[in-house]
Amino acid sequence: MDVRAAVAHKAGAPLTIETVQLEGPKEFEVLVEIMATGVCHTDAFTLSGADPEGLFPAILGHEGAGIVREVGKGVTSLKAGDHVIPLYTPECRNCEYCLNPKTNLCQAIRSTQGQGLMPDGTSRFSINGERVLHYMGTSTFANFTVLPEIALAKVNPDAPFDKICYIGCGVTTGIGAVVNTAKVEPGSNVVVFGLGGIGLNVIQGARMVGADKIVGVDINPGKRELAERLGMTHFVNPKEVEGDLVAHLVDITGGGADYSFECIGKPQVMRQALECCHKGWGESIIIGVAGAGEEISTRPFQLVTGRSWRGTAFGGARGRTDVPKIVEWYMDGKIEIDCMITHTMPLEEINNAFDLMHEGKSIRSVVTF
Ligand code: NAD
Ligand code: AHE
Ligand code: ZN
Repeated sequence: MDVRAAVAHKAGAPLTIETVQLEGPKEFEVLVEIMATGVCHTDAFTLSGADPEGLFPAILGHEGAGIVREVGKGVTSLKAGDHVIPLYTPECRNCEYCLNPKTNLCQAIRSTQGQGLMPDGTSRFSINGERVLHYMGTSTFANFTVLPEIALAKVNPDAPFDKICYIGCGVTTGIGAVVNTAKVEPGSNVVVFGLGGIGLNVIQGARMVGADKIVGVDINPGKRELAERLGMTHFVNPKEVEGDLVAHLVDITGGGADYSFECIGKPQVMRQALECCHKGWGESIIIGVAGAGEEISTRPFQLVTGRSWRGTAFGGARGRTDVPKIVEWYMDGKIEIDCMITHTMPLEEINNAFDLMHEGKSIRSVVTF
C-alpha cells in the first residue's frame, strides 16, 4: 500500500514528506495506522548522525499511538480495531532477558531492530523499489507502519492518541526511571539534570513517589515554570551558579542527592550527576544518550566511597505489561501529560518540531495524522 511518511535520507538533512510503499504484515506482524507521534530528542540524535546505529534512508519516530488495521498469520494477542502503542523495547515474555526480573531489555528481535529490519531480516518500506529502513522497530513518522506483535501494547480505546503517544517513550522513560530503575523511596532528595521531555517526567515521577527535595538543573530558565508545576522544589541554572555546581547541589540537598538523573546526553553532565550524589549511598541514573565515541569518566574514588552509576532504557518498563497501566494512570488523573505537549502539528510540519526542540522552545511536539 502507499503510505505518507517523513523520510530521513541522510544525516543532518531535513526530513522529506513522501509517498512510500509499505508491504503488509507477515507472520507474527501487525499493520498499525499511526494516529499521532511525539518527536523525542533521540529522533534528533539519530538524524544528526551522532547515533552509532543510525542508518539511512529510514523512517524515524518511536513515540506513537494508533489502531491495528490488519494482523499477520499467527498473531493471537491483537485484532483489527485494537488501540496500541508501539514499543521500541518489546516484551516477548520468553527470552532469557524477559525471564530475568532484573531487566526490561527483551532481546528477542534486538539484532534485526538495530539494523533497521524486521525480524525476518527484510524491510517492509520502499520507495520505487529501493529499500527504506525501519527505525527502533517502530517508524512512527508514517501514517501506517508494520511492527512485530511483541512490540505492541494494547491500551484503553478511550485514551486520546495525541496525548498517550508520549507514553511510547518520554512519559514511561522518565517516570519508569524513578519507579522501576531507581526505586526512589518517599523522603528522598532527588536531582534532575535536564528539564526537557524526559526530565519533567522524572520530576513528576519523583513527586508521585513522595520525594522530599526535587532539584531541577537546566541552562534554559524557560523550563522552570512547568518543572515547578510538576513538582520541582528547587531550580538551579548552572550559568548562574558562582563556583562549583556539584558543591552547590550537595549543599542544597544537605549532603548530596539520594538519587540523580541525567536527562540530557552530555558526558560532562553525567559526571556532575554522579558526583553530586550522597557519599555512601547516592545513585546516579543515566537516561541521556551520548554520541558515537563519547565516554564517561570520574575518579574511581567516587564509586569506592559508595556512589553508584546506573543506566536505564525505556524507564525499565516492560512495555506490554506496564504501558497499558501508565495509560490508565493518565486516564485516572494520576499523572499529567497535556501540559508537556506544547505543540501539535501535521506531518508536513514535522521539521518544525525539530527546530523548536533545538531552539529550546518546546517540551514535546506531537504530529497528528
Ligand atoms: P530535550 O531536548 O527535551 O531536553 C533536554 C534538556 O536539557 C533541555 O531542557 C536543555 O535545555 C537541557 N540542557 C542541555 N544542556 C544542558 C546542560 N549542560 N546543563 C543542564 N541542562 C542542559 O530532550 P529529551 O527528549 O528530554 O531527551 C533527553 C535525553 O534523553 C536525550 O539524550 C534523549 O536521547 C534521551 N532519552 C533516553 C531514553 C532512554 O530510554 N534512556 C529515552 C528517551 C530519551
Ligand atoms: N543506538 C544508540 C543508543 C540509543 C539508545 O540508547 N536508545 C535507548 C532508547 S532512547 C529512546 O528515546 C535504548 O532503548 N537503548 C537500549 C537499546 O537496546 O537500544 C547507540 O549508542 O548505539
Ligand atoms: Zn525517545
